Amino acid sequence: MKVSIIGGATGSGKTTLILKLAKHLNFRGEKIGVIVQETGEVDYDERTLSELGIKTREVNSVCIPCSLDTDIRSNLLTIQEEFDPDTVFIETEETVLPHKLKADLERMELADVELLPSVVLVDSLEFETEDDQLTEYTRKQTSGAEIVCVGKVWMDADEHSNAVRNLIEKLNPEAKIVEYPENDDESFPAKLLG
Ligand SMILES: Nc1nc2c(ncn2[C@@H]2O[C@H](COP(=O)(O)OP(=O)(O)OP(=O)(O)O)[C@@H](O)[C@H]2O)c(=O)[nH]1
Ligand SMILES: [Mg+2]
Repeated sequence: MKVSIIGGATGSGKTTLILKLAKHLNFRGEKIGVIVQETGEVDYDERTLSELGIKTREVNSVCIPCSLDTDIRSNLLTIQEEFDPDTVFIETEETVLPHKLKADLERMELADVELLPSVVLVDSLEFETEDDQLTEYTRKQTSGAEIVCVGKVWMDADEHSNAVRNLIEKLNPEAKIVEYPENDDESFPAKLLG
């Protein structure tokens, strides 16, 4: 079972991205699971999910890192046992560091689990262009991500989106930076999922 952890700020487009990737994998015959950390309403429409064969399990405790990790672990195990998906997406709450969650899950050495590169989704329109304007968790998330996926670039002014990209490169020279395309692009999912 492959596990893809996708984080980023509230409203950055995580659910939209996960549904897009899920549709792509489902079309290729994969069974998909989604675990979402939500404090409020779960944003996945039941009908879309059931059409894709997706099962969600809400995770409530978002503030305490250790209980959060335990919840994710038990949710992963349950989803694996009950549903046995090929790929599970974890949509993390905005203050969570996806690379840290991945490292925690790696340490748990879960059987038959392959952790995919951690993704942080950035909304180009909303992202700051100066380091000192970033919130602490945005800075840490972006600096630690294996992949930074930049969305809504086509809606942004070139000058701003270039400054955003420069700041991401400065914060995390190691990261793979992937632009989220406006229209469906067959080569896009592989850039995040391998
Ligand atoms: N046009 C366009 N709108 C997008 C895209 N991605 C996200 N949006 C819009 O941005 C808003 C937030 O998207 P979500 O996918 O719910 O974002 P999220 O990060 O899951 O939000 P939370 O779960 O509330 O943190 C929605 O109104 C989406 O329709 C995109 O690629 N194109
Ligand atoms: Mg969401």
